[in-house]
Amino acid sequence: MSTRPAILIARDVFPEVVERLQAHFDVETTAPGVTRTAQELAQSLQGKVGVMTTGGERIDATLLAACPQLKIAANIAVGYNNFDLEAMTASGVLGTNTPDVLTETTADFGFALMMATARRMTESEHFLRAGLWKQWSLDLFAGAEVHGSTLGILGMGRIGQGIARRGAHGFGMKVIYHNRSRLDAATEGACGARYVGMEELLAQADHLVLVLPYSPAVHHIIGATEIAKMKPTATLTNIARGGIVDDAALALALRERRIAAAGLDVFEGEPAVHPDLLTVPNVVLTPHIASATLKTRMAMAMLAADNLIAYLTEGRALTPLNPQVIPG
Ligand code: 8YV
Repeated sequence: MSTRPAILIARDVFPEVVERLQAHFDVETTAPGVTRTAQELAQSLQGKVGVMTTGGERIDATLLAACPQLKIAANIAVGYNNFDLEAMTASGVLGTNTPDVLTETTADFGFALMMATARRMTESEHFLRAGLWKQWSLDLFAGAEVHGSTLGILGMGRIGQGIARRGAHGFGMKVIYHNRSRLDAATEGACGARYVGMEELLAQADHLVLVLPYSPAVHHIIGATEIAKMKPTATLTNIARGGIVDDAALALALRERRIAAAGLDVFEGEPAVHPDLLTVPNVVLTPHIASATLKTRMAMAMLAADNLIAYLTEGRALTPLNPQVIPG
C-alpha cells in the first residue's frame, strides 16, 4: 500500500498538471465533463488530504465535517466564494487561490466583452448568419462609442485596475470607479481613474463593468433600482460572479430598453442561464471564459498544483487565503 499522501483533482485538468502532482501524490483524477454533487465530492475525498477545486466545488462546514483528514483545498480561480473560509479556518484547512497569473488575460476579456456589447457584435452576427443582411444602411447596428466615453468600474482590484488602464490609456476613456476602499493616489494615477460614490458611478457611466468579488453582502447589488439609475444608452458588463446582478431584473430592463445592452460572462446558478436572457437580443453571453486562454489556464492550474505540493510536502503555500492555519 502506498504511503504517499492522496489527493483529488476534482475536475478534468491538463495532463501536465496531473503529471506534476503524480510526482508527489497518489492522485485521483476526474474524467472530462464530470462534476460531483456535494455528497459525491465528500465520498471521493475520503482518505484524501488535498483537493484541487474550481468555483464549482463547495468547501463548507458539512463537507469539512465529512472529511476530517482534509488539509488543503487549492482553487483554480482567483475568486473563492465557493470556499467557506471561516469554516475552513476553524477546521484548520488551508485554502489557496490563483491571483495575478490571470489578471491581464481577464482584463483583456472584460474590455473585449464591454466593446462587443457596446458595438452589438453578437446581435449583428446573428442577423448576418440568419441571411437578413440585404443592404448597407446608415444606422445598421449603430452602437455606442467606446473611445472617449465614460467607463465605470465597480470593484477596483487587480483586474478592475487592468480594465481601467486599458480604457484610460488605450481608448482615451474617462474612467470612474467605486470600491470598498479608495485606491492610493499613485495607483489612481497609474489607472487614470477617479473614485466616485455608487450613485455617481451608476449615473455617469456609459459602460459599467462589474469586477468585484462575490459575497452575500453584494448579492444583487445591481438590480432593478440600480439599473433605473443608469443612462438609457449605457451598457452593463459582468465578468465578476453571478448573483451580483439580479439576472431576471436585468433581462426585463434589456427587453424594455431601459439600458442599451449587457455583456455577461457569469450567471446566477450557472451553468444554467436565466431563460429570459436567452431571448433578449441586446445581450452578449459567454460561458464564464474571462480567464480562458491556454497559457493562463495552464498557469492557474499549475499554481494550484504548486500550492498543493508546497503545503503537503513542505508546510508552506504560495498564495494562501487563510495563512493563519499554516503550522508555525
Ligand atoms: C475561473 C474565475 O476559471 O478566477 C476566477 O475567479 O472566475 C475564473 O477564472 C473559474 O472560477 C473556474 O474556477
